[in-house]
Amino acid sequence: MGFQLSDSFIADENRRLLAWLLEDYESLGRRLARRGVEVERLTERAMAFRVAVPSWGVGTGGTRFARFPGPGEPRDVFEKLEDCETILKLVRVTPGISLHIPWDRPERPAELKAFAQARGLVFDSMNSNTFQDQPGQRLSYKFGSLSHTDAGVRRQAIEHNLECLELGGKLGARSHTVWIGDGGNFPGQVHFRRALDRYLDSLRRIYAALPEKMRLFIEHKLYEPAFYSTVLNDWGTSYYCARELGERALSLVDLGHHAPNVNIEMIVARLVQLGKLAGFHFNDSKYGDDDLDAGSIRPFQLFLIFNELVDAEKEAVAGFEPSYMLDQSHNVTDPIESLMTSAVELVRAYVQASLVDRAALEAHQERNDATLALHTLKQAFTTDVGPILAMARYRAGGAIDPVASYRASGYRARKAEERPSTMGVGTGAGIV
Ligand code: LRH
Ligand code: MN
Repeated sequence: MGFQLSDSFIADENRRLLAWLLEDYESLGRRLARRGVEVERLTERAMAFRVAVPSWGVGTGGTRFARFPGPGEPRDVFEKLEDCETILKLVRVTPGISLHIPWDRPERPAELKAFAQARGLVFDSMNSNTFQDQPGQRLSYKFGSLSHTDAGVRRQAIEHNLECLELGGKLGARSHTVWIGDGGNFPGQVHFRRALDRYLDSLRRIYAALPEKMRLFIEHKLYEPAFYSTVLNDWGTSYYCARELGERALSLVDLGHHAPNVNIEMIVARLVQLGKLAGFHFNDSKYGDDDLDAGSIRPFQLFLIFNELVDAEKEAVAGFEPSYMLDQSHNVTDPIESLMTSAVELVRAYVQASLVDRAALEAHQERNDATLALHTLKQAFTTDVGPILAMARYRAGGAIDPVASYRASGYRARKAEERPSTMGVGTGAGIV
């Protein structure tokens, strides 16, 4: 059993900051009360928020150029869960873990499930991988997987997804996410209509085997690894496939999978209205699928996305049950710090969106008062809800200042001792 943060350590850490937190919280409460907002209601919402952590995000990420592993890298799925437990202890909103197969394939699923449960962790979404060839794999995915022209390759990819479903069933996972990199690099390489037909036919066979408690998430992406055409390239194609498959098939929105300047909050509103929003892979980006920390580049966009989500929640839109997950690559930061900070930024956007005066907004919209409509959103977005976020963590037994407490714990240095590095410097192994 490796080194782990204790609740008493976190309590000691919080003692230093509590008086200031209470002061800030009380003054924020007074200011919100002037706006007819009950601060306690927002703190309860912050405590109830949940976002899943990607198992592949606790190791250092890389690019096609290089990967610079940090000290104490997790070497297997059990050490990844240890790091996920640390994140949960400090921010308290991340009990769910998304797994990626085969990267996280356990020899004994029951042992992995027990290991997770002992640490307050549950499995959220399973993720299949038919975008890499595994050692000993019979047929290559070089020219695609679920949409490949060769029925044998499609069958191999389908069987891999069926294996993920079976494992997900054993681990109690809530959903299965299918992202494929299938596409072409040159005009003429792929027949657009036939490729989509083959893809949908393969998905039908996967959907037919979906354990009853699970949902199937279809993840679209504009480009990469294919650089001319991608089979499952946008939300419209994803929606078409989800509708064709059935009610437990839904469309997942990865924030980094769109062309520059696309209005993602509007895509979210569309999928909500069509009853097909699966949920999200939250991250942020400046250019392409950069997989940067959520809220680090475009926090206003993140707020506008949560504005659509809270609006749908308030209206109890039919079938609205989005699954929130992070999907990031941490190339230059400590992954644990990035994942904690990203989880905090999601709760911030959710609480700010919960602050929007929706009655006033609707009145401004009905009267086409663009100025006051934007003001109503900006008033919420520019409200510093930091004391609410910290109070929610504190009341849930977490850290008032997660990154400061994590650093004070010396966790990374302890893991560097426990986990001697297996990697050479800058090897570029793996995609994340
Ligand atoms: C593809 C993607 C997908 C994954 C992978 C790790 O870009 O977003 O969700 O499976 O990243
Ligand atoms: Mn993703």
